[in-house]
Amino acid sequence: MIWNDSIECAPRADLERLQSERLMETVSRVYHGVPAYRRKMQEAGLVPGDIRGIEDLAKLPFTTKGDLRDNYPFGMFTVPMSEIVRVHASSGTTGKPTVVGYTRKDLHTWAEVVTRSLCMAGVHRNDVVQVAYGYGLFTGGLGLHYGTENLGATVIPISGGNTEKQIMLMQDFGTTVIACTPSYALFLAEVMRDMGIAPGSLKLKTGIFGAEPWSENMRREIEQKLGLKAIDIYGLSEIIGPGVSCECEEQAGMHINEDHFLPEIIDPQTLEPLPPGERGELVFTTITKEGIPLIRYRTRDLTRLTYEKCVCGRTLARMEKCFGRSDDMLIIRGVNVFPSQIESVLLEMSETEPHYLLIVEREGNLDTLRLMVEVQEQFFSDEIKALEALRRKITQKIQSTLGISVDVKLVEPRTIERTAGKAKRVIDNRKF
Ligand code: DLL
Repeated sequence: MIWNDSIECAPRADLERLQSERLMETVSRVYHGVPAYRRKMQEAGLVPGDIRGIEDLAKLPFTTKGDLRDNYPFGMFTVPMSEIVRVHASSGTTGKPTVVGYTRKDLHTWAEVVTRSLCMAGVHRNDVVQVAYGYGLFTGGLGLHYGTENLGATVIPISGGNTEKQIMLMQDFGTTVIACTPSYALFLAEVMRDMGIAPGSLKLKTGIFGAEPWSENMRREIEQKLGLKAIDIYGLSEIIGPGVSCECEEQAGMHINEDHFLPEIIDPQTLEPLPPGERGELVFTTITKEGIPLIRYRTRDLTRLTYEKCVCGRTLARMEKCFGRSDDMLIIRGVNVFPSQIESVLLEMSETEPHYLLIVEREGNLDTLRLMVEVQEQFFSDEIKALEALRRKITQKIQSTLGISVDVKLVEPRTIERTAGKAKRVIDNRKF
């Protein structure tokens, strides 16, 4: 089902007209409402009238997480606090969180885009959706929650964690859709196996997975272990939360809700816009948000766009699965590596589990990368020779696919910490 086909399947020219109108309104609103934006536009020699449509987007200055931090907590809001009905925040790795505020209309928009996403994923009113994303300042739980209610499906607001109870409720309540991070989905599968529950005995048919990068190999692994269709959902709190984009059942890129969020791809070095099809950093401009509209917000997520109509009938642009963030990229002796590339290699091997941790150190002037990876129970042998052979095999496979040398350390099954939220894959011990 298509939730809002007049938008999702609109002819591109109509959609672009709407985007242009909304962009102009937004630019005028932030110029007059937020001193930080006015200053930036003045520095670029711009007044709102210079932006006459989406073709002028690239004239506008970028916004970064740093701008949000400098104006912590509410300095980028364009409406008085009396209009703000909710705040969310995302915890950065350092310092203060990034805070966002929603007006009543923003919450309405958010529920709409999440409902569209669920419909893209093939979720219906008669589904039972278990929301195992965290509820709280993180946008995952409440975002999926209101979208599910708006669709008219049944929501189980269990939040993250409490894994055995999650599984019990899946059995007892007949959960058909599970929404959580892909790494937590794998953990659910593991605990299910321990409890002696075959996924086939449950009613699960769809997973709504996002909030962290995950490879195609990881998708296959989850689909097979949980017996469901794994759908990728993307979003970030700065823009709205989950529902910025989502895959349809074709699983061929995530449809961006472009009547609300205008995407661009830029070269992260030169900051120049790149043509459709080229990979680079994803940038979003919100064009309907009231609480905290953002102009050309640099997400740091790396992907590419296609504007080709999808087999499902939607004309909304699609973004490819994000393979990482520019700030997650490790440069190991000059070679660029993303954790997702290592994950992909590990998942191609039958002896390892998809649970791993990367540790980066600096020894002298050289960066070294250590990979801790769990070995599957049946391969974890007491025989040192066998383990050493496996260790060498993994090292060689990574060397030949990614061109880097890694110090592989095999660990026993279940020794790497599991989390209910976003998995932590990298520990960087280098001092910069
Ligand atoms: O993670 C919102 C969300 C919740 C999305 C639930 C999907 C499902 P933040 O905590 O602000 O918001 O983190 C946003 O997470 O910039 C990406 O780097 C990453 N991310 C989110 N979805 C995906 C995805 C939520 N599907 C940051 N694939 C983003 C890869 C993702 N990375």
